[in-house]
Amino acid sequence: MQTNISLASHIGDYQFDNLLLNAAGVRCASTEELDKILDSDAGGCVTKSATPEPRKGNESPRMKATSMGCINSMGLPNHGLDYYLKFATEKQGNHGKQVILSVAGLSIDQNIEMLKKVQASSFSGLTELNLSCPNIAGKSQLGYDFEAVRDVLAATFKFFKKPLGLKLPPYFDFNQFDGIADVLNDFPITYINSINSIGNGLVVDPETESVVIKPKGGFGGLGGDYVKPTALANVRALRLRLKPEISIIGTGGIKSGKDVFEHVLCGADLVQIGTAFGFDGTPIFERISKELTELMAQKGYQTLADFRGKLKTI
Ligand code: RRO
Repeated sequence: MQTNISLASHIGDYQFDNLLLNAAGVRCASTEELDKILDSDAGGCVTKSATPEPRKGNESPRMKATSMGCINSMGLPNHGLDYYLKFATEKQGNHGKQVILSVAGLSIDQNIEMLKKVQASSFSGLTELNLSCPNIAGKSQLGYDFEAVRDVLAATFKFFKKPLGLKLPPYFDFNQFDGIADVLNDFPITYINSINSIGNGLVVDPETESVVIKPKGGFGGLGGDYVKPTALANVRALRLRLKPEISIIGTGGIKSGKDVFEHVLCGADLVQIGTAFGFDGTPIFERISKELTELMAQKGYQTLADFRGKLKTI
């Protein structure tokens, strides 16, 4: 193994020895699961998106693996903000690993309430506001309503002085890339994380002639192979539009070192692994680090900056 190759990266002042993290929601709901990630080769962890109070989430079956990825409609099962805020405050920065605290209110008021609590706490890491949960019946994803995003950010930055990231839904039209970038560039956002799952897909089992998950009539968020090109498009399109101070976490369809390489070529500073981490568990961080290091060695790259954002067009 080449020892002169570095997978280190940073977001603002936060250093990560390895650019790989888990994606929020996958194997990160309990402190035991979070500790396992921190003990692995990952550069840090992100906590399951928190609501103000604990939630059981949607009815099961609520996640189904397929040969191309998975569909989920978990419905925000989590232990509540206090649980994750305590963990994140205790573990943030230990042994050089970052803990990102994810919050996902069911309303703008809940988001503001949670961010006020984070602001008042001694947590000194990155906070990620999830604007893109697709799985709450009757609630649309805030990230698709640009004026609502502007309103929530305007309200947030009146009091929130800690570094803030945003978890965004996938966008599919250049008007959407332009529209969300115009909003985000007006605020002191530290990073964006693209993409959350592709919302409201439908997997059908022809044998049973049925949907495969119970909530919302079978509709749920897609992850895995289904989403990689959409994720790469979002990372690339937003890197081309956002001011340089806003870093990008690339999430979507990563299961190999080559996939990470592609995300970084599109402009990702860090990457997160969701579906494949769900399948493989923490050994995935070592395997993908090794694959990426080998690929960089073949190409003569020593740091991520050597190729970050340098995707060629033809
Ligand atoms: O818990 C979920 O159903 C969930 C969330 Br909060 C999210 O942001 N993305 C997703 O695919 N599932």
